[in-house]
Amino acid sequence: MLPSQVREVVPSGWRIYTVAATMPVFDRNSWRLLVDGLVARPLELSYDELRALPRVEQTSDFHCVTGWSVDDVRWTGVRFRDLLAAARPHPTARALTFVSAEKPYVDSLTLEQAYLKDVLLAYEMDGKPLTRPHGAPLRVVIPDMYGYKNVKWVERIIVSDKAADGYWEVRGYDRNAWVGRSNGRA
Ligand SMILES: Nc1nc2c(c(=O)[nH]1)N[C@H]1C(S)=C(S)[C@@H](COP(=O)(O)O)O[C@H]1N2
Ligand SMILES: [Mo]
Repeated sequence: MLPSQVREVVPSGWRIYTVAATMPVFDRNSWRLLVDGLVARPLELSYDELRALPRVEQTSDFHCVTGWSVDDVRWTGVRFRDLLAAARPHPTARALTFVSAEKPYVDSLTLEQAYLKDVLLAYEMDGKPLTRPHGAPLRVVIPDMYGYKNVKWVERIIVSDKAADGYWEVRGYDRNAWVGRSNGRA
């Protein structure tokens, strides 16, 4: 928390975070989203097929565990229920692992978390397609958890029986990264 006088002079806004030397390049024609693992029917969706799924819009705040936030971000994308309907997860499915095209970034959510009402896979931010630094063409949005759960450049979703530790979690951060209720820096 910053005193309000300080807040006014500290510029707000996004910090662009990466773990690899270069950001993935999105090619609309060759890009595919793979959905596999514990599903009856694995999916390989083109960008256009993804965009044809039921579209939702929401405005939510974004919080990085290091202390910066961006208020009122407008996201457009698809809910996990709508994405997974065609793949038909097995009854034993409990979690989703998000694999980024930016290696080796990964993270996971339980299905219960992924089905929370304000969680989505976003392809637009503030009314425009996601830019490359923000994870084009697809990122996870879970406003009630810290930014590190919001995987950018998602290219594969693995349905599994349990959540696994992600990139920051093997480095000591909480897997359940609830804003205000998790450990932040280990
Ligand atoms: N692939 C990938 N996704 C990522 C990260 C990253 O380094 N690589 N950083 C995470 C963290 S810690 C935050 S706070 C947000 C930052 O989002 P931004 O880079 O769009 O500002 O992305 C999250 N998703
Ligand atoms: Mo972050």
